[in-house]
Amino acid sequence: RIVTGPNNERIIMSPSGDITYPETLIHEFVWNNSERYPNHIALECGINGQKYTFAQAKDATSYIGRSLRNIGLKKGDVVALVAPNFPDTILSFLGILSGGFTVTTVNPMYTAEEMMTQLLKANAKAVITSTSVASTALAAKRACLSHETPFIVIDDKTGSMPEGSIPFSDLITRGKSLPPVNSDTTCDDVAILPFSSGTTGLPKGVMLRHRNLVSNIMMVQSSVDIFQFPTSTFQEVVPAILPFFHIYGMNAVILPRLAFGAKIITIPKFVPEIFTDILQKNKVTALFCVPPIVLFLTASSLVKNHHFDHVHLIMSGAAPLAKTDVDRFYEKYNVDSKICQFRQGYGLTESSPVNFIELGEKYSSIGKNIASCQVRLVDVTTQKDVSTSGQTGELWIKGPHVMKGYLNDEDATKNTLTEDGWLKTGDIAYYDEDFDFYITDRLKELIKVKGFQVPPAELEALLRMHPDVEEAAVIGIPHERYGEVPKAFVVVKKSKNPMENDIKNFIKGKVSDYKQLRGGITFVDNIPKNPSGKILRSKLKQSYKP
Ligand code: 4UU
Repeated sequence: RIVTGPNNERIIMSPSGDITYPETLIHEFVWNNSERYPNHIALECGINGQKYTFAQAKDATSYIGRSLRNIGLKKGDVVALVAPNFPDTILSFLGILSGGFTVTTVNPMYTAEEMMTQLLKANAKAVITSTSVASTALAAKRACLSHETPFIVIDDKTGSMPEGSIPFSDLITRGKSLPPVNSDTTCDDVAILPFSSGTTGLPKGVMLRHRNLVSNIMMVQSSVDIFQFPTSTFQEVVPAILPFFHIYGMNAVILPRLAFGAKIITIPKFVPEIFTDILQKNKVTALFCVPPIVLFLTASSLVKNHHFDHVHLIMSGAAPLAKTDVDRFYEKYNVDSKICQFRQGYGLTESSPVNFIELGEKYSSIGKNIASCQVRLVDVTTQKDVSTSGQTGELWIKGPHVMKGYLNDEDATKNTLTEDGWLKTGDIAYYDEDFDFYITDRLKELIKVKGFQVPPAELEALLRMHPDVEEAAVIGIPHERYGEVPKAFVVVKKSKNPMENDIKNFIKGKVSDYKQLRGGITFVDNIPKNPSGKILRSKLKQSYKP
């Protein structure tokens, strides 16, 4: 299992071995098997019932790509996709890729200011959104992009089409009579630009190539062999509650499940009654969750035993899973843990995303590295590989799924990717005697609220814009339901005396709900810093006792 590298690195190889994967573009890979079951449902809206079969979805994707070329976009242009989970959101994504463009997925819960930052950084040349969030997306577009920038709107049956927008349905109907796109895209071209703050600072575009996305799907598939292709009487049914804009919902749930023939039921927003209604009406076979949803399954009286009658997998990821929550699940429901299995995955945007999956019953572990995922654990102070089980170090990752780098940010790329291709995750871990891994801490500043990224640097920059604030530092503190929430430490200017609520309100309209300072604000005399001015977050964390 351990291989010594050229510079004496201690490389922990995957017990699942290495994989080969096809030289296929991700949008083609998704439909690779679809001719075996063209009339099965691929995508269905959990709210309004809109449906596409595999044949319809595949064709629509191609038409969308043609139409986007036809309205003047050029190969390699970036298209921003700002929409909650709907069938048309996923078709837009695949359509953008089939036209030879790059997609940047934007959180539809964002404020106009947050959207604008991403549109600018990604240099978006068109926006695809949906009626429910179109007014915010339009405000963002107007504030930073030229008047002629195409603004395409999916009719999600809530809200209206802003004037001057292109109806999404036109892309499909008009594309039919356009010539197919002959894009010379290769597997080494950048397919997507999801945003992540990485180990430090503000969100950055993560350049993921077609190769990264396809290889990661195959790495997971060859390590976890539990999904079945459709037959005339069976099809996997997967509710898509995790948002598509985030890499977990995208390349660990929706795209791989489509590629292997599952029916995806899209859910635009987590509403307990809607979620359980979908469990009630469909023979759901797999549930992909973040820990707060696992908590919901164990705690809500809306969830019934028979909802799990067909479920063979409950997957959790994006934040630490508590073993007690899994235990509570099996105590509450009369389900066999061998048939309805809990799994924990560990991933990050920068690795397309999956690196580890737990396959046994060690529910607090992230398990073993998946096929073709090489791992190192590097001592934070000595920068030497740790040599035994139980010792902690920073988790480093290598494989075909690791990003190309951060868009237009050489410094951040250099600090995250070593010259020989290792991705420094910023997570602290150890492994036990079976080489099962455990995440113990986060070296990086990132805060995870309900599995979503909250970069402290973003909140600190906003806090410093308040007229009474001299300095600010933000850390994550534990929260029962959300996992973590942001808490601020603020130094006020001389002779100023703001109230906590003044500052909270100042932040309120500027960032999305999950980034709000739910951990409160503590006024302090100074912020602990190292000699070069870097905030000593560990000191702040120690000083804060819940
Ligand atoms: C403790 O959250 C993600 C990706 C999650 C994912 C995807 C596919 C999980 C399982 C899966 O199968 O990406 P980001 O970029 O938003 O956040 C990455 C960070 C990690 O560096 C780590 O700090 O989120 C944290 N994280 C976890 N922490 C992710 N998964 C876990 C986990 N336990 N299981």
